[in-house]
This record gives sequence, structure tokens and C-alpha cells, in this order.
Amino acid sequence: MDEVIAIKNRYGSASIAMQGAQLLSWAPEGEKPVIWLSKEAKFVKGKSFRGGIPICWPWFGPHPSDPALPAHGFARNLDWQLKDRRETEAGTLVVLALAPNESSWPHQAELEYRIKVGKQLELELVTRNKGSDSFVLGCALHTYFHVSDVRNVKVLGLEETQYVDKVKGGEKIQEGALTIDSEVDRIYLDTDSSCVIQDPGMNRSIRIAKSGSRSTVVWNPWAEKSEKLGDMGADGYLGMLCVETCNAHDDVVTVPATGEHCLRAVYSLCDLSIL
Ligand code: TA6
Repeated sequence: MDEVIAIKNRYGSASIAMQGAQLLSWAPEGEKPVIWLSKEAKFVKGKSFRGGIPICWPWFGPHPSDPALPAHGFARNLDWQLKDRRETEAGTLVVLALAPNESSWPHQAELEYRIKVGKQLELELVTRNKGSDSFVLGCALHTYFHVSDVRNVKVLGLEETQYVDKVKGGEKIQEGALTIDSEVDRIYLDTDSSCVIQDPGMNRSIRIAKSGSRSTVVWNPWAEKSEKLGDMGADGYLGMLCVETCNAHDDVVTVPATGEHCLRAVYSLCDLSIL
């Protein structure tokens, strides 16, 4: 397997694969893991691990016109470079960089991904346009959260929000907290809201704050889709829920020449009672 950066400090532990700059694990001190990784996850050159935080870039989902191109773009399949690593009072900062040169994407960009492992997990994905023309960018932090049992959690923060239902079709409005009892694949639109995954089974909630994003994806493949994916592990879907910080659907962003875009997410644990 290519290099994995291991982090251990007084706030907890984490690990990051250089391939795809994919965070594979994060556990605050004394806490169960917050990020889920499939028991069947294995290193395959040029393919993201099942779980962790895959980076979707420079498009989200299938390529808009060429189905032969990789879903969720190519950044998660490439080897990134370590640009910086330092220990601070607030925890460990790791900075990874990628300057992609892919024929499928005729633009010049540089990516810088800043990961801070402290009391909370802070992620900043910065895209810089190094070319002379603007480009349209779709991206996401496709985060798999570890839950006790997805049938018993609630997702708050998306109430009354319109969403694209990729399982049942159409666009709908979220009524009340989101609960999961079957396959869910939804793009919530025009929302900059923080979300909270309430997990009574672990007696905790996971708070998901964000900026630079107005779309949030919630995904659980459930049993049948998990079987087809083949790398979720036996009943793995019961222990995970993706809540993804995105620029997806109509929330793609235009990055002007010499401009930049920052997609940011911050994950923290809080008491179950705190909304
Ligand atoms: O974010 C949800 C989604 O777009 C689903 O439709 C499913 O395809 C998932 O991403 C996983 O995609 P992957 O290419 O990582 O298997």
C-alpha cells in the first residue's frame, strides 16, 4: 500500500492515505471512531478506499458528458504530495497538494488540502485556478460517518429543505428530521446549514459544520446496493451514514482565472441533548 500518514496527539488519532489524500480514520481521545471504514476496504492503486473521506473533484457523481470517466472525478485516485506537517497547541496540521494534469480536464489548477486534527476535525479543500480561463468546479468531501445503527439515528439541520431524490426520483421537501429505513441517496439544495447526526446508540451526536457549499448529500446504500458494491462488508451499511459537504447539482462553482474556491467542513462531537 502507498504511504499512510499516521497522526496521534493529545486530542486523538487519525490516518490519511497519500493516494487521494483520503482520510481513513479519526477518533477523538477516549471516543469510538467518528469516521467509518469498510472492513473490506483494501488498497487498490488508482481507486479510493470504501469509507473514510474520499475527495470528489473536479466533478461530483458521473461525468456530465462522458460515462467512461471515473465517477466523482479523478483527484481521489491520484497520489498527492505532502506539503507540510506540524504539531501545534491546537493539534496536528497536515497539508497535502495536487497539481493534476489529466487530459479529461483541460484546465490548470492546484489543490491544497489542509487537515487539522484537534478537539475537532477541520478540513479545507482549496482549489486555485492557475490558468487564463475560468472553469466550472464540482467537488465534495464524501464523508462516511460511523454510527451505532443507521436505523436508530436522526439527521437534523435539513428540515424543510428541498432535495433531489436519486432513489425514488423527483424533488421533494424534507419533513422533519431525516431517518433512514431503506436506501437513501439525496442531494439537499440551497442549504448552508450545519447538520447533526444524533446517535443514541453511542450516546453522542456528530456536528457537521460547513462553508463554501450550498448542497449536502445524504447517502446510505442499504442492503441490496451494498451487495452490488461488494466492498461494504457484511451488514456494513448499518454502521455508516454519508453526510457530504458538496458543490453538487446546481451548486457547482465558477472559479475565475487566478481565483480560488475553498470547501470547508468541521466535524465535532457533542452531547446527545445538544441540538
Ligand atoms: O454521494 C452518493 C453517491 O453519489 C452515490 O450515488 C454512490 O454512487 C456513492 O456516491 C458512492 O460512489 P463511489 O463511486 O464512491 O462508489
